[in-house]
Amino acid sequence: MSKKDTLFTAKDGLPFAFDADVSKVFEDMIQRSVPGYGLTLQMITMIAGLYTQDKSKLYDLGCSLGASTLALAHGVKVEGCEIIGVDNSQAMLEKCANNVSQSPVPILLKQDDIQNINIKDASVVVLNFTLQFIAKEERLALLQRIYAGMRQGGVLILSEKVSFSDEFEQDKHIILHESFKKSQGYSELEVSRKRQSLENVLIPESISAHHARLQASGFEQSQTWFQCFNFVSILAYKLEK
Ligand code: GEK
Repeated sequence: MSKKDTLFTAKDGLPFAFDADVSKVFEDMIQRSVPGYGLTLQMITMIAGLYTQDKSKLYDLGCSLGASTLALAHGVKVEGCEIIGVDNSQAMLEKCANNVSQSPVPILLKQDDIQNINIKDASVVVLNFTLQFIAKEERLALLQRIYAGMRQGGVLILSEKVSFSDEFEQDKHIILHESFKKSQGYSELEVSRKRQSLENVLIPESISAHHARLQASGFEQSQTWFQCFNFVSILAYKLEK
């Protein structure tokens, strides 16, 4: 387990960046900030078990410290696969290399922008809370490249923080999420500093905007399989023709 996240007790941290300080506390930070994060990891393992095809590639885009990468690795039941984990933060990727060193499936780590990555022969692709950090106008092109690089019968697992067009629903989900963070030991001040620090860095969109973009990217079907407050996970399918 990583060190306890106390980053926002001491400073404003504007704007948020995946730097060395964050990498040291990231595991604790994401578990105490994202309701249902542990469940997304468990289900990534299960979904990888269902959809990984023989001798295919699996991609974990925005792999951070490798939790979602290892979740994929533990689900693979077929032969000849390779997992490619990508992150543009050097600090995160250095720790990730150590964390995934005992993986049952070969893992190749790349330090790069996920928008530069060539996706090829993929049966399972994971964006576990990463698309939210990509500029809105660049999200369609990324998803189109993912779809183009996937095998028929493959799936994309897309987990995101989301927003709601209905003001009442939006306000109530924010209250529930912030109450969750306080129940996890964050103070009012830490919650408000983190909110400010993520402004214009983490850009949430509505659930319907995500489904519409997935469809525009080529995915024939998509379904929301998980929601806890303003956090969701979606499965998008590239169907057999
Ligand atoms: C998990 N999936 O534990 N290119 C590459 N990496 C990026 C980019 C980019 N353009 N933008 C952000 N990142 C992980 C959690 S965290 C989610 C993913 C969170 C990376 C960034 O460096 C960070 O490691 C990750 O995406 C997002 O399941 O912090 O809420």
